[in-house]
Amino acid sequence: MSLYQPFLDAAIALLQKRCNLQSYPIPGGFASKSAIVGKGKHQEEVLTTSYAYQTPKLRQIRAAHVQGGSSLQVLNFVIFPHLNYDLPFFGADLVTLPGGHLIALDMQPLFRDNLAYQEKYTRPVWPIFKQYQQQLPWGGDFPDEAQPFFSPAFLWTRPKDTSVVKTHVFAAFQDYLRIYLDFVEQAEPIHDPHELATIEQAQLRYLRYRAEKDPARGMFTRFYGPEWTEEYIHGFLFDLERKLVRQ
Ligand code: DBV
Repeated sequence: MSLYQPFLDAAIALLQKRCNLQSYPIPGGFASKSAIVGKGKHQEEVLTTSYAYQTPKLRQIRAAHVQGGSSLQVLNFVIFPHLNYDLPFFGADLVTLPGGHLIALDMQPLFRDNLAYQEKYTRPVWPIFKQYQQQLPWGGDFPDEAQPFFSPAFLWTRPKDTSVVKTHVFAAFQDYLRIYLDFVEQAEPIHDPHELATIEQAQLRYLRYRAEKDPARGMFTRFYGPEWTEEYIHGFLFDLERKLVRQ
């Protein structure tokens, strides 16, 4: 079983328990994609499976799960709220490559430097963040241009041992998701047109950054080709712009 399957199972179970979870359409050709990569004895199947849901407050809850043997495992899991809530994004990038594990976990803010926003959406996570930071220290080397998209409670770590992923990272992932779902429960719809406009701008800024800088683009292009990859990124992983056009 893949390293991140239990994360996906736990997330879906928690969402089902706490939300009115509905399915969200996955465009044709993206629910499951596989390729054989490598040569000779090193041949390996790389399978990417996609999952998507929605709730009355959450526009898209989606996961991409890449399984390519013990040295290639990825779970990228993001929740995009509807545009009439000031909720942060839930963002998890759980990556295992031949070089090791790379873990990014956060409630990604719409408004990074707004203190009232931090008070509302970072303060409740802070004690949990501090607790995990002892086992999951800062992972170093982080792109400056990505900073605006992360909260002060961003868990960014590169565990040496797989056992740390299975224990501390797994626990942190579930705790962050539980707190996120508390935020969702408490969230009230926004009606003020000015605030709605700033939320839409912030969502688009985040989305464009993620689609443009997707660190998985190179990997997906090698496995499945450029056409599949661009369509997967813009038509599924980060689909807000297309959905806005269609409204
Ligand atoms: N990352 C994604 C999606 C992925 C994915 C949709 C479906 O956003 C996987 C797959 N992340 C993925 C892979 C790598 C990373 C790395 C395969 C390794 C790339 C490689 O080394 O070849 C956080 N993810 C990373 C890195 C960061 C993040 C900072 C290191 C990138 C680097 O060193 O350049 N996740 C990433 C990020 C945001 C986020 C920047 C939000 C703004 O949520």
